Amino acid sequence: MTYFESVNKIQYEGPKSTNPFAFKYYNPEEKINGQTMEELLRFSVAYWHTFTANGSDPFGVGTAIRPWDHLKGLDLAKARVEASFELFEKLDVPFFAFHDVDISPEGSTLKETNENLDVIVAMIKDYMKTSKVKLLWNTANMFTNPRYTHGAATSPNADVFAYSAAKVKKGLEVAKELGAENYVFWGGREGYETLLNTDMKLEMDNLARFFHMAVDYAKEIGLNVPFLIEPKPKEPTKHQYDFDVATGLAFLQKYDLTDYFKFNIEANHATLAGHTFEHELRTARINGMLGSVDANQGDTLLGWDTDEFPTDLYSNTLAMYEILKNGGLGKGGLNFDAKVRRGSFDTDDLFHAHIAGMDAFAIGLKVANKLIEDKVLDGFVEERYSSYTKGIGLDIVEGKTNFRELEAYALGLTEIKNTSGRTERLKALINQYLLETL
Ligand code: XLS
Ligand code: CA
Ligand code: CA
Repeated sequence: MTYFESVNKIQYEGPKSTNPFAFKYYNPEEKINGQTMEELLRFSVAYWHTFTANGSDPFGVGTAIRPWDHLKGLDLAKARVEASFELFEKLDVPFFAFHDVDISPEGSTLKETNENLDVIVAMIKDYMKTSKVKLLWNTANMFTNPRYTHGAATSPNADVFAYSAAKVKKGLEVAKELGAENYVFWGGREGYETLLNTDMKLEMDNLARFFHMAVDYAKEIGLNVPFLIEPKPKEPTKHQYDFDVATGLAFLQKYDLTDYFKFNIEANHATLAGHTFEHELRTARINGMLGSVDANQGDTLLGWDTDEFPTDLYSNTLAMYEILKNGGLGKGGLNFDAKVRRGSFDTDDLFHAHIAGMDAFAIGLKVANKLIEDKVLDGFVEERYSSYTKGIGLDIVEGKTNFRELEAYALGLTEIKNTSGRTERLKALINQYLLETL
């Protein structure tokens, strides 16, 4: 059975191509610094947005027209698996990611839910045998079902904590079974609505207890993959505990979890936290904590999580800059946690959207690589901080001085001369590279 009959395997045709079903810039085999684009970008399809979402929003029902719409229950889940592998292959993406409830229906009991999951996981495993597609990460959805209304591991109700533990236990087993590269924790409702009814300390301590139990269980079953925290400041709760990378890092440090966790950074969550995408990537990178990326974009005019496909070349370039500076993504990838707009309801739009995102990130990669090669920013930054490479500056960074000596030095200064930060010049250079690299 074919689900996307009108679409053939997407090929690289180059920037001159007018074929909407072709890559213009993403050429999986093209090498950049000895690595192929496919290896560097590690694209992943998000199962939830592509196969389970239907375009509904708080004001209206779904609009998407999908060839599996007429099915229900496990039949629907199976059709989605078939469709997903067809799409992965046609798009030539090396990875995918899912929540447990995206791939299989919840039963009336936990046991039944797990049994459903086993059926679909076995089917996915079979498909993976003959496909190059690997699982970038899986996760447990602990935010949709009403039982999580007050949180999962941070719920005031210990039964919910226990239920959530059972879900993650199963999730880790699934990760092991399917050879996942990472396991993700997004704190869906791990936060609070109002402090008036919240024991914040207990909730955060419990969250840490939960993570330690997850680490212990992964060790027990021999699942040796990075755990990724995905920061988000708000939505659905008013305040989420893993607000941004800096907050998440302080949490991991306080609770002695930094050896096991890194971050999965989503562009739109950065925007919601009042940061740029590159700020979050930089914060993770300089702390050795950049694990993976949810490649999407938000809308600065809207205060919520719009999960758009990442077509902003400027942002993608600065993101790829951080990723290249990080030495790549390691076991992480660029997961399109992005949904087609409600008005883009055709099945073909799923391809247009992914092609748009893949091409836009390929451009970002090329431009960022050239910026690094030519030391455009590095050269400038090096020069800007050069006072720390000699004299008093060197003494400061080498810890060889103190307030008394610095005071004596300052008293002897006749003039302090600053140099321009050249912001506008640097922005003009980025524009020039964006226009001229390809
Ligand atoms: C929601 C999050 C979610 C995570 C996985 O805003 O982006 O989809 O990526 O649970
Ligand atoms: Ca995400
Ligand atoms: Ca999101």
